[in-house]
Amino acid sequence: MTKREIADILQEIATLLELKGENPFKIRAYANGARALESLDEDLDVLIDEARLPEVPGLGKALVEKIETLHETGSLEFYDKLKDSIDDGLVSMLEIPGLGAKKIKALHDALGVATIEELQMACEESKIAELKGFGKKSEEKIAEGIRNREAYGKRHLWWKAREITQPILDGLLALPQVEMASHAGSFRRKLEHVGDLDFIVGSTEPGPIMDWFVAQDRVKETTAKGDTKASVRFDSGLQADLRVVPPKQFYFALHHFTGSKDHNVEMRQRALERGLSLSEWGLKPIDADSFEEGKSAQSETDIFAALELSFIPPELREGRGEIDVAERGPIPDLIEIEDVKGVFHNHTTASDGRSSLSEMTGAAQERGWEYWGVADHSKASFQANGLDEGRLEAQIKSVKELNESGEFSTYVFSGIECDILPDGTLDLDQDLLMRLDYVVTSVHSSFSQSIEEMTARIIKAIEHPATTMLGHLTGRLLLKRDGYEVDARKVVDAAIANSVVIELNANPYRLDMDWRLWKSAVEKGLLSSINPDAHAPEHFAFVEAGVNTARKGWLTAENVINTLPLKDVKEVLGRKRRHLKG
Ligand code: DGT
Ligand code: CA
Ligand code: CA
Ligand code: ZN
Repeated sequence: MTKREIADILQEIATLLELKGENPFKIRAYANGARALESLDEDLDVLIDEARLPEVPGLGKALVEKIETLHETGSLEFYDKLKDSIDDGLVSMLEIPGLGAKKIKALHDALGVATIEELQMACEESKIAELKGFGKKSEEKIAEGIRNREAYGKRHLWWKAREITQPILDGLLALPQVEMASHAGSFRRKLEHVGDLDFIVGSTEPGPIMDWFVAQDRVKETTAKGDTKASVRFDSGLQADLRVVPPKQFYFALHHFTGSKDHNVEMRQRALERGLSLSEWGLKPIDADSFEEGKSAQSETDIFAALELSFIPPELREGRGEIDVAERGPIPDLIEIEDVKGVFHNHTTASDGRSSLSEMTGAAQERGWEYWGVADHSKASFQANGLDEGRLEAQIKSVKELNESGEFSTYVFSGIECDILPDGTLDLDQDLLMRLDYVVTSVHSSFSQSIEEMTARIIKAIEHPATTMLGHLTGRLLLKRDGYEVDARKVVDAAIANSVVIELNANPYRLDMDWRLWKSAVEKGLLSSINPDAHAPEHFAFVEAGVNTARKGWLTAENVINTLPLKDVKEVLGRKRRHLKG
């Protein structure tokens, strides 16, 4: 087992012990152990080989033994027994936003609730409102959390669905009977989360294709199988639909099943206005009896052209005005991943990241980026080991030295992800913030403020002279928790007025600011920055999810600051600071 996997298990043990109401010192020992392991710079193999694990601060004797066992065997009896000793119902309550182990234990002790259903009942009977330490507000929050969990359970993050989509597509394309194949549906439209996957295949011999599809190793259950249509379910609960159509219908079916429904309705309407009927089978004159008389299509472009439209990329097919734009001329060139020249908003081991400044720089260089920026947390985010003034000073120095060393061709910008305190002031001294290359300001606390308070709080931070960009606008975690309430339109206007960038946080769980808000915002003059919010080198890959969302928001490279080459980025970042000093 890797360092990371072991740390996750130690953290889970801490949570399970808390669910049981065990001794707080014991709980803390496991939580600290998980942290110590995560922030370990050295290789775990080496430490264990040289018997130096006991020297790591934060690891007691009992923990060292458990880590060694996990590392060697991949399992731990103590952990298995612990899991068995706790009701599954209590463990699943941990998925409810806002409910930690301590509260679950308290609810279990006071009310005897052991399943989510019983907890829901207790909410309905207002039993939680009367409990000491809970009250009406927390009862409402728990009830809402349960409702969200149900609604969210039905969808799957695009980023996770992607892991399964590509191998299926590759598998289909490798079959000799398959002439053409594509994914479709919301996955192809790059929606942040998908209900199910859709695959379209063009072939004259569907039988073997259907057989292969339902016989895949990863299929847990076949929910439907006909001559040309099948549906399967995978372990994660995600389902996939396959449709095999004759090759000459392929592009019509692909367009139809890519959707969205709203886009299809408008396309069909447009066809009708021209005396045509558009469907998954083809495009034909309304009064013709047979599809043989329909138009053929060698690509989706042909279908759009037949309706006097330029090609509309799948990401934009949401029935939000794309057809009007395509009628007037070509769709703007949307941003592509190759346009990204570097990234801001990333963390290192100085706060809650998993890799050092130089490891992250090496990873940025491997991606061919001209620059990347470090933006660790500030001190108010103590749970993330945020930097105080002294540690930030030291980091500024390390960044300077790294840049001057010439060790990497990728340039490092010195920044911070500075907490926006509940009153809208920033967590660090203005003079120090002004010395950084850039400042990302973010909300990490007091999420329950009213929409008025939250909006005023964020706008105050935007008006701060040191602020370069605003981090994750709403703080949402997709399929996990809603964001805090904030008036996005007012925030966007304030950002434009103060030359502040709003980030498109590319973490697949965030994708915040939402794609639905970008088009009108950039039309008014807002600049975006696609930020992976990386806590490890592999998180740089999140930029792909950010670019998807940017494309759904109609962003071109010109709208995104981190498509600029190094020289121009330095100019833009410096401009605001010089202007204010001068
Ligand atoms: P999802 O799976 O909920 O994330 O969303 P989609 O868009 O993938 O929806 P899905 O899988 O139900 O169907 C795929 C596409 O097929 C959908 O985007 C448009 C088309 N489609 C399905 N049902 C209808 C319908 O009743 N009317 C129209 N116009 N199109 C439909
Ligand atoms: Ca779908
Ligand atoms: Ca479907
Ligand atoms: Zn943050």
